[in-house]
Amino acid sequence: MKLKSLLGVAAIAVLVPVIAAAQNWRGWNIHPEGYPNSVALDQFVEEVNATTDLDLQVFHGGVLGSQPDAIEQVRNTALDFGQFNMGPMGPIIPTTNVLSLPFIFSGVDHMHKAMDGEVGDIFAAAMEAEGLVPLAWYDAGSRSFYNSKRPITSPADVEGLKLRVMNNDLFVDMVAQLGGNATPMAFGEVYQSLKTGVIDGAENNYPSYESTGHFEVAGFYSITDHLIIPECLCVATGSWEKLDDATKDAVRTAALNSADTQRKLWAEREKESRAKVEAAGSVVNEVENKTAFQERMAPVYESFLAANPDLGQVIDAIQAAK
Ligand code: BDP
Repeated sequence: MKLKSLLGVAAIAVLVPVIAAAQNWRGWNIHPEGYPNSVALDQFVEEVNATTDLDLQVFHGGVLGSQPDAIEQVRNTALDFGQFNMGPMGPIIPTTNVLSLPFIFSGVDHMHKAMDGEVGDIFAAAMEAEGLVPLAWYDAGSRSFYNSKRPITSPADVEGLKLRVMNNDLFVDMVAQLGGNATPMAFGEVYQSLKTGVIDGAENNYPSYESTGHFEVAGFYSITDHLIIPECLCVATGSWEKLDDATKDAVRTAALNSADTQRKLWAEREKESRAKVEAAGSVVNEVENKTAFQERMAPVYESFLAANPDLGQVIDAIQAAK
């Protein structure tokens, strides 16, 4: 055989497994098995595997890396899909930072109404251009502060507290305006850092405060509801574009079905988690005067708008979607 045809055989031998492997999708999830998001992802995987030629597998518990790393991996198709919070998305896709502005939504219903309508399309377009196709929006409730020192009833109680935040400068600014010191840190490192006193507290919803065991080492949970950040089930744009239209439809349907399941399970889990942490001794307090916290956020908005004047219209679109 001539060298040229030998090379041809070798090329086919290399190409065949590559083509076959393109049908196998690997997905990232930070939450443990049984968490509402994980159950919903399992359903998504099962439905896609049953209705298309794709073969999906999802890895729970953050075993494939931290969230900021995983976002990058999906963007460059090292992974094919992921279930992401929009908080750590902001440093990569600036438009999505609007969702991380404190008190941007008046409540979870406002968030869903906006994200399920035209506002959601604004974020979807920005994300798609940056390598991520959001197929459905999941619920992550609202986030509140918790710490090992004291109940927070006014911004003065935040003063001097070392608080972990997700990886985004907006959250550092948010905590600074309350007089605290924020440390961006990977989710998986928070428990140990609380335990050893590297940080005094963090902020999250009830289900994550509970599932991570943070309630064991930071027993004061104060309901500030300062962030309502949606989450997405995202597919890598590069993987998505390889699909034919019928497969795209089936994958999108499965994603929307999984979001229905997630939102139902989420509502139940919020109540269960609150009951569980309170039974374990956590002290939960309602913050009567949330306006005091909200007013402190004016400089966060001012500097955000000064740096991103174009995004004022996205903020307006969110306000209009109430
Ligand atoms: C949880 C989100 C998860 C984030 C985590 C965090 O569901 O995506 O990684 O918070 O605080 O509520 O890092």
